[in-house]
Amino acid sequence: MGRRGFNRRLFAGGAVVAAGLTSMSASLPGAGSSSAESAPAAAQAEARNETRHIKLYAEKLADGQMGYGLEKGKASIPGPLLEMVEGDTLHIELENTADVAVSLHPHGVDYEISSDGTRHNKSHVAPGQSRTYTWRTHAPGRRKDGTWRAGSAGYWHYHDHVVGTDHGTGGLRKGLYGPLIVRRAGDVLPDVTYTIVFNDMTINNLPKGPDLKATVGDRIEIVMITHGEYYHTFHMHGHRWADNRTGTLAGPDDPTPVIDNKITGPADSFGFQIVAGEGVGAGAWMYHCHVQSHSDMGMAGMFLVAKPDGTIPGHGAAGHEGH
Ligand SMILES: [Cu+2]
Repeated sequence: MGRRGFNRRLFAGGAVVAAGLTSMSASLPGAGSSSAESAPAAAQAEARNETRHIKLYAEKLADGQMGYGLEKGKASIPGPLLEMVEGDTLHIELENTADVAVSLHPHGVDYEISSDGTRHNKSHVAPGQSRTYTWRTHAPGRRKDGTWRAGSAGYWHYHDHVVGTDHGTGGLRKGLYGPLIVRRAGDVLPDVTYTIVFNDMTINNLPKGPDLKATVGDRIEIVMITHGEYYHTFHMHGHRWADNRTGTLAGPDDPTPVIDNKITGPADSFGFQIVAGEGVGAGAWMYHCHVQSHSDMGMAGMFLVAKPDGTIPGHGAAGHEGH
């Protein structure tokens, strides 16, 4: 499904950002090319050691919440998916269109203190102003002293660190957060990436979880982030992943536990890829926090896996816009 999947991913790009369900990348790693001539191998990220500049906006939304967006007036919760490949550098010019100071603070990547996004070192942005933050990444390797240095690859996130309090408590609560994926050369690329954020008792600041849509066989990537005051457990019905960096086993002898439920606390993040409906078929598969009172209060959504003809067994004919 490599080719097909990759093209579909490109196509999915712009469309879904506004919905706030899916964040699409500011860039797509490992563009097209090569390897899979005969066999439909999965597309992989390629090292590129690229330096890119993007513009990000921090904005107030109509309902009083706040969000980040790649275009003025298009902010979303969560913010846009930012993707890098180990070795890349990203310069992000953050323009603040809101009426309070905001900032951009990343997890996982390399940045100097001037890109910390905290008030303590004046790396925040006053209303109407802009500031450029620089994030760098590196591949794993051996230090001169012989010890091993981890690479930057991971399912990370970024968020405001100054709205409300010096810890960005108000900004996080209002929606100033988003996903950041750093891939390693050779990582398999998904068809579509969905971001799920347990933020206090909401999912993506919504009263109930958004529908995640797929067709059987799609390679779906989930970035799961938690913010706020509570611990949660993320559970998906009918699908499992490996509890490691990519969510994928390296081979038959990989001892990584395979799970379908994971505890997650404030500012934790993880991610994985699943093949929609693999071995179980189409259906309206739930995903939810497994703390019972939390799911009862709305921390649940649907992973809607359709057959190729678009139908979802037991979920109506079209299966679209189901709630
Ligand atoms: Cu919960």
